[in-house]
Order: sequence, then structure tokens, then C-alpha cells
Amino acid sequence: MIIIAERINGMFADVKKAIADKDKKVIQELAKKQTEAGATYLDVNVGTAAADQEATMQWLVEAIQETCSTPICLDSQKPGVIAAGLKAVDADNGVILNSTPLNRKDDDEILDKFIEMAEQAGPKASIITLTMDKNGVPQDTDTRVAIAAEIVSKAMEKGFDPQRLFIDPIVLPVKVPNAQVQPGNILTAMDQIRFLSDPAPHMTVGLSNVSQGAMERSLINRVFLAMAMSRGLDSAIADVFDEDLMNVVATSDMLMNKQIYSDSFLKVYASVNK
Ligand code: THG
Repeated sequence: MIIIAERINGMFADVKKAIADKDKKVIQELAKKQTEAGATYLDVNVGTAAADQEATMQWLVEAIQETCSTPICLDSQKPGVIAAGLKAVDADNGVILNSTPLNRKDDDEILDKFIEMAEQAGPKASIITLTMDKNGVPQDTDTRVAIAAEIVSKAMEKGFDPQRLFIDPIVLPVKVPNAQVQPGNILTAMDQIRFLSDPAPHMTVGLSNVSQGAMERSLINRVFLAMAMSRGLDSAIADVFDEDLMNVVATSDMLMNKQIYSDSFLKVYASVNK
């Protein structure tokens, strides 16, 4: 399971303040701790408050790379902010460009831009694409799958290996009125998205979205993660500081035969994924 640690995001008050104060230490501490907790990648999102998003992205990447070599997941829907991050990022280490829709009303070519930036960054660069287009976020399974199919075929046309694609079916908070059907729709979409190419494209989700505003957040996150992993989810943007959640990751990998069973499988998972 590819775990993208979510905490370096300007949506969190401590990160927002660190950005405003140019306080590297807070960011570096989060980078190190998330790495120790099992992060495969570190998500980096400047949030909405940053005055200059491009300069902030670059500053965050530089600060992180001074203290750890965990690959970075540049999180912005603005190609310019991704490009700024790429200037500083060590792409030979691996990098994810997160995220682009299939297309957007004001930018029909956004997916092409992300693919081009990933190609320029080198063979270890992947992209996360949302099953979303100029009409917005689909609410049903079929539209999600149809958009995912267009994403995969566009990548193939451009000679971009589908294995460098992470498809994100967009998880919405279960608590939103009338949205309670969404988690089920997403699982059904995953059943189909995994067969769009062989080998399958990666699939990822912003896991914590599902429990936003709800009680029992960790429980909701954990159960949805286990359900999604059984449908082929092989990556998630998640809270690595939630030990129970990380144990669910290890256990689901073991139950899905991705890691050999031993009585100490939890410890083995933790040591292999440090
Ligand atoms: N898909 C992709 N990228 C994403 C998302 C996605 N990036 C951002 C986000 N969604 C994933 N990251 C988070 C990070 C935090 C939370 C949810 C998703 C979260 N934050 C607390 C909240 O809103 O309640 C903030 C708490 C605080 O302020 O302290 O839940 O879907 N590709």
C-alpha cells in the first residue's frame, strides 16, 4: 500500500502558521515524524491562505528535503504551483503530481499539462487524476468510470504509462446530506476502474475526506480503507499518525496476500515500511 501522509497541508492551523512565519522547523518535524510513522510519500499542499502559492510550495519542498528523503506528492490543482514545486523537488527520488481533473471549464488541457510536467520530471514521476471533468464532480458510478476510462485512454495516446497514473474517484464526506450513497458508489466504481488497463492503474483516495465533520472519524476512515483495499485501492492520502489506521493497512495487505503472514506481521510491516 502506498501511503501519502496528509499533514503538510495549509488547511491545518499549525502548518498555516508555519507558512506565515516561515518557520521551517514545524514542517521538518512533520516530515520526519510522518516518515517514521510509515509514509511512502509526503503530501504537500500550501492551503488557501498562502499569499504566494508558488513560492510557498517551493519553500515547503526545500524545507522538507533538507531533513528527509521521503518522496513528495505535490498537491495543487494549479499547474503553476505544481511547476514551482517541481523546480525544487528531487524527482529522481520519486514524485507525484496531485491532482488534475480530466479537463476544466477554464482549462481544457490541464491533464495534458500534468502529463507533460511528469514526463519532464523523469521516469519516477506519477500523477493523480481525479474522476472529474468540466461538469464537476460526478455523483454516480457510471460517470466516474467513464471519466476514468477517458483519463486512461488519453494517457495511453500520449505514451504515458498507465502505471504512472493514480485514479482518484473523489471521496466526499459521508455526513453531507444525501451523500451517504457516495462511499458505496466509489467502491463500485473502483471495481471497474481497476480493469481499465492491464496492469491496472493505481487508485488513490483522500481518505480523511470521508469522515470530515463526523464523529468517530478514525473508525470511519479505518473501515472505509479496509473496504476500499478489498476493491483494489493501492494508495491513500491519509493520517499516518493514526496507529489503528496504519494497523488496518498492514492487516489488509496481509489478508489480501500482499504481505506474508507471520505472527509478527504488524511489526514486519512497520519495519519494512519505515
Ligand atoms: N484527493 C486528492 N488529494 C487530496 C484530497 C483528495 N488532497 C487534500 C485532501 N483531499 C486530502 N487531505 C486531507 C487532509 C486533511 C483532512 C482531509 C483530507 C481533514 N482535515 C481536518 C478537517 O477538515 O476536519 C482539519 C482539522 C484541522 O484543521 O486541524 O480532515 O480527496 N487527490
